[in-house]
Amino acid sequence: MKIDDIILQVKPQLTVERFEHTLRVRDTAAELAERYGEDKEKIELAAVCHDYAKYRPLDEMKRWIIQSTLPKDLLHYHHELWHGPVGAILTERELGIKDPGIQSAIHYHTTGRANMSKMEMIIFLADYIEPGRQFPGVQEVRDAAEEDLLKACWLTSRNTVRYLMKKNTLVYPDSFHAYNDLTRKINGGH
Ligand code: DGI
Ligand code: FE
Ligand code: FE
Repeated sequence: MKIDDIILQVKPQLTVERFEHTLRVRDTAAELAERYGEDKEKIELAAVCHDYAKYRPLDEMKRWIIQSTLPKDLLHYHHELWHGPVGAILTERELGIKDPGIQSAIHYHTTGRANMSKMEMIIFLADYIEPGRQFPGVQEVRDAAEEDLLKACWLTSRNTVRYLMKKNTLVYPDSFHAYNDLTRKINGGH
């Protein structure tokens, strides 16, 4: 299916604000794809679909987690973490997105994970730095994204883990795995 058709199907799933965020993530991800040599069409598809499941009712998302092969430990963490993994399933079923690289970029966009592919990193990063975001420290990440994909992903992951720990919230293991893996890769950290 063409990306314009996909966009038409994604739009009614989201609020106006979330849809605009989605288009900014697409544009940011497309720039990163160009800069770092990734397939732009696939990146744009992943970006357009990344928050597809964001507004599904919680009981529906819970059902998908229970019925699918998704990790059950998701149920013991904040429901905000469900829309990525469930989105990967629903975009395959409802939009016919079968590319495993795109699916995993959708799946892991919130937490990251160890050994992220370039596509996963670009979606993870673009979601964090799109021009509508105003997190503290985001400008430093935008600057890093101009020349160093790993460093920018590391900053994203570190900032997110820091932010969650400051709030005393649970941190999903993949968020820690992303942070540890990226720390090792950028400075051989111990
Ligand atoms: O869907 P978006 O709002 O565009 O962005 P997102 O999918 O990156 O993240 C949604 C929220 O999830 C964001 O407030 C940060 C939070 N988050 C990221 N990693 C974790 C997390 N929340 C918890 N509880 N644990 C995590 O590991
Ligand atoms: Fe999201
Ligand atoms: Fe998002």
